[in-house]
Amino acid sequence: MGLLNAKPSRVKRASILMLGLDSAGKSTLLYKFRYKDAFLTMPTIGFNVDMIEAGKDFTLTFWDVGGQKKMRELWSNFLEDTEGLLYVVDSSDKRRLEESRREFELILKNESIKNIPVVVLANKQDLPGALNAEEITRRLKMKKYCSDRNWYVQPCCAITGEGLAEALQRVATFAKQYCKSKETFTTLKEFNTL
Ligand code: G3D
Ligand code: MG
Repeated sequence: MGLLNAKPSRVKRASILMLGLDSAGKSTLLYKFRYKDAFLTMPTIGFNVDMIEAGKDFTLTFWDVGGQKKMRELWSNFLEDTEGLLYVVDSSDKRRLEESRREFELILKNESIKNIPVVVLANKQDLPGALNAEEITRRLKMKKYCSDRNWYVQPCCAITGEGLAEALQRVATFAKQYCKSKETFTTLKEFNTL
């Protein structure tokens, strides 16, 4: 009888990719995750990285990649080794929501992020006419594109910080689950090839 001693090592960190159109609020959010005050952002040329503690034994590394058209061509280079996608939309910008949906669909088609969990931040809820989480869910066709993975749409405001603690918690929970299932899968695969 075979014996499997495959206690998965404790998950320590996960890589979270932040994407979304330029001006959706990614950099403001990343800063607000760490600090209390809002800050003056500049259009992101390249990318920002920050590590945020999400609980005692879990760290999330956020990659905030610029959302301008030129940068979007490079998004696919950041998809490898990602354990979660944080997709940010400006809920008040109805004009660009369809453009954002198209980019979202393109990313999700990528093989290297098959099954990775997705949290959508329906940002700028403080602005008049901002679409709520249900409407963003519908417009982004979440149920269609994300049927094969964990997903959640969190309404938030990067300026006041509303909804951000919930968003972080959700990202951490999903990423932990994803890392564990990946480890179990790898262990089983190794075991089966013995
Ligand atoms: P990006 O990194 O996705 O490109 P930024 O976006 O973080 O640079 O934000 C773009 C603009 O949106 C910034 O304003 C920022 O202050 C604003 N913003 C971000 N989040 C919110 C929000 O929740 N509510 C409101 N009202 N504004 C927000 P400026 O004026 O500097 O362009
Ligand atoms: Mg930015």
